[in-house]
Amino acid sequence: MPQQLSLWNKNLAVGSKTFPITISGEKLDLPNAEIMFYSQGIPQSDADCCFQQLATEIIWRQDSITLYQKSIALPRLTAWYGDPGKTYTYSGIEMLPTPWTPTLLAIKSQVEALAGVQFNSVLLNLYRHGRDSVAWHSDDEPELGENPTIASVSLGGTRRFCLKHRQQRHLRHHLELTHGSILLMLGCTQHYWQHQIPKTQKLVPPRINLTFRTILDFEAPFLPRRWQSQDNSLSEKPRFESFPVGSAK
Ligand SMILES: O=C(O)CCC(=O)C(=O)O
Repeated sequence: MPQQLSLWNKNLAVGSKTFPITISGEKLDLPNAEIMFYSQGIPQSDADCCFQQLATEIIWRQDSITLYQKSIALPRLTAWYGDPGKTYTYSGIEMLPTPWTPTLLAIKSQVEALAGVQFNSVLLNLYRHGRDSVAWHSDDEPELGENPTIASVSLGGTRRFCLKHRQQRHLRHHLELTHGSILLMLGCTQHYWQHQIPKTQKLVPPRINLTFRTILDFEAPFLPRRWQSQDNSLSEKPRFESFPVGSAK
């Protein structure tokens, strides 16, 4: 059974308004994972306000990856905001940070209070419709450090979040990420679990997801061992190992 956590009260400031937040969360009962889920992390009307603000102020980009010498557009739009110099690279895509907006800073301060860590960057995904998705991956880029804390905020249409254990393939779980929900992934979770947002044939409203992260200043010799091969060169990150080529949008 999920573990019920204590209530948490704060004020969320968006623009000139502040909103009270009350959060009740649960810890997912999964081995080798520390995942907290707050289904009503941000109250409905506040989440509506955040969605509207972000939908108008975020500068979205359409990135592509190269697979089998073909350029394939990612099936979603993305954006990277953060402190100066906090660059993020995944699947060969380098993202330079756009400066924080007041809305992003307001949400950041709330998730920091919830997670108990300071974040210096956020990856945003815009799922325009049910054909947008993110493939199986772990958030385990070297610049996130060994045991990253990731705080994921969902706004807009509900989408299914699937988890699978990297070694024990029969271990799977899913939950519905609803408007205003917050998911925290902590500790060793990224070592053992992959996650995805699959495509759906249902008619779903657009969804904005924000994953707050802490980019470390690191030197290559100190990268986690799993990112180094025997000759000490970097191994390719397996983020798109199961990327469905035919269905990429
Ligand atoms: O949209 C989501 O909830 C997940 C996003 C995600 O996994 C990522 O950006 O790494």
